[in-house]
Amino acid sequence: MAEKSPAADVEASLLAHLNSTGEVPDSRSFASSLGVSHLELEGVIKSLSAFRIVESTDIIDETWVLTDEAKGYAAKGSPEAQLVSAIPPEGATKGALKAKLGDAFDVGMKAAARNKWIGFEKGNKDLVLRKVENFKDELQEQLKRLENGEVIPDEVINDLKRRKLITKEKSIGHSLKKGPEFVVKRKTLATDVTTEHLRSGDWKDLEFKDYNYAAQGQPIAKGYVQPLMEVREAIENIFFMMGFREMPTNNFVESSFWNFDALFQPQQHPARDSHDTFFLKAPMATRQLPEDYLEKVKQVHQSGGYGSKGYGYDWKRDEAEKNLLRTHTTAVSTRMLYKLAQEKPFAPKRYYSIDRVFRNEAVDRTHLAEFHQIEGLICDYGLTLGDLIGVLEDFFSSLGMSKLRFKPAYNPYTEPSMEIFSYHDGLKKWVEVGNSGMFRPEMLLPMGLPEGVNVIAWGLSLERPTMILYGIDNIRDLFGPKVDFNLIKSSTLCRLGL
Ligand code: FB9
Repeated sequence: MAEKSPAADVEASLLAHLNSTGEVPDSRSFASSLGVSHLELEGVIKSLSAFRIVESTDIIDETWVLTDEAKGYAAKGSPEAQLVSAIPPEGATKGALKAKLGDAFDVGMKAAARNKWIGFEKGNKDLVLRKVENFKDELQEQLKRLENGEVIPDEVINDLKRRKLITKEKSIGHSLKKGPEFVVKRKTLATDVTTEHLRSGDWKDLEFKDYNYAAQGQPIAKGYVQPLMEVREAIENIFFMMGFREMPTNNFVESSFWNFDALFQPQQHPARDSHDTFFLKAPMATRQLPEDYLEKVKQVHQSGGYGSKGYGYDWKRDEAEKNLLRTHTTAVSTRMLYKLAQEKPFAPKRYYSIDRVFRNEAVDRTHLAEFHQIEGLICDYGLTLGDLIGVLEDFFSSLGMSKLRFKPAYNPYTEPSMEIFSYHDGLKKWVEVGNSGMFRPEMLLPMGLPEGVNVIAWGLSLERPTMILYGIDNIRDLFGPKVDFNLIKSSTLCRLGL
């Protein structure tokens, strides 16, 4: 017969007690009567309650408990008592008493002086004299009474609280009575038919535990899709549904030419200095720029053309050759539009890109030095701003953002340009959800795109929608070395439009 576990003994004693008395007023005193820890008894109570064998009601008491310092005083006497006991009839110097009492000295001196248990000789403040033969150590007495759970007058409690000698402690007990399924001895329900049962044949009169079909299986350790990748996939599906194809973005390193110059962004534009852009030391410059196209870009910057007066500054080739970490995937759009312009006859295209871009910006709750830019563009004859607004309505409504507002904005490479705002029902406010515009002729015509072909484009980040859809407050919890994996494992994508 298997050795009875201590828990079984506790269970047996508890059920027997309930059977005879019908109730256990307070599990704490019952535990001490059994000589077991209350924690152990609580384990048994929890299991018996689960099977409704006993009914348990919590009793919450707040009791004052002594701090360690107070426990010391209860044991060795109050600091003032220790001090006076340490003073010989001829008195003692403060130094000697401090050496003897340590931290209790200061408290002791004040209290002993307050109780007029000590005094000083005229003109010799250092020699402490004992003023009382015997004295009653009230404090020690009160602390001991508290330790024995006796009730203490409030003013004493307040004084002990003031001297930070007691703290409030919550203790939870349980009053118990028989439950609807009460039994004196709980049948241990078999959970499995073992060879032992079969060999001994005692399986015939065994009672089996019900199968808990609702039991959660072991959590299977599986991979989790990074929220950014989940939202990326959802946004890619929107682009596919709208007939867009992905642009190749597999080059984080770009030349200033494709990242800025080809976008008609002047070489002295503030975004082009190292405060905003990560320039490469090695390879510092590119050698692969298309000569004839480069000449056209130089011209349009320096003296315009195509109806534009240009910027009229001295355009520098080596500035355009500087390598950098791309600051936007619009650099990829530029390459694709140039390539498209070389394909005759011209065919309209819808392109999108979602990939990392790098900006030398101050890191804060919503900004890192790199983020994922989402960009869409449509290149076709006669496209208008209305077409852009229409496409934005489609795109953002698929993202669950139906109410859009557009605010005129400025980008060096688009005219007109618009910031896009959406009213976010959850946040109850207008959120800036992106930027957009029509690429300038000074950008498109030098590429060789036919007259009348316009390009409407827009951009947003992947991080912002992901943070809002996942309720992530700090971008560092979403991306980078400090990603909170539990957040990824536990949070489900609150499906708005996605
Ligand atoms: O993503 C942004 N906001 C956003 C987007 C979606 C969203 O979804 C929620 C579920 C509801 C919530 C918010 N923004 C763009 C707006 C702001 O966050 C902005 O402060 C930060 N912007 C980034 C750049 O920061 C320096 C977001 C990033 C951005 C901005 C502009 C473009 C791309 C990304 C662009 C462009 C463009 C313009 C014209 C032609 C081609 C490209």
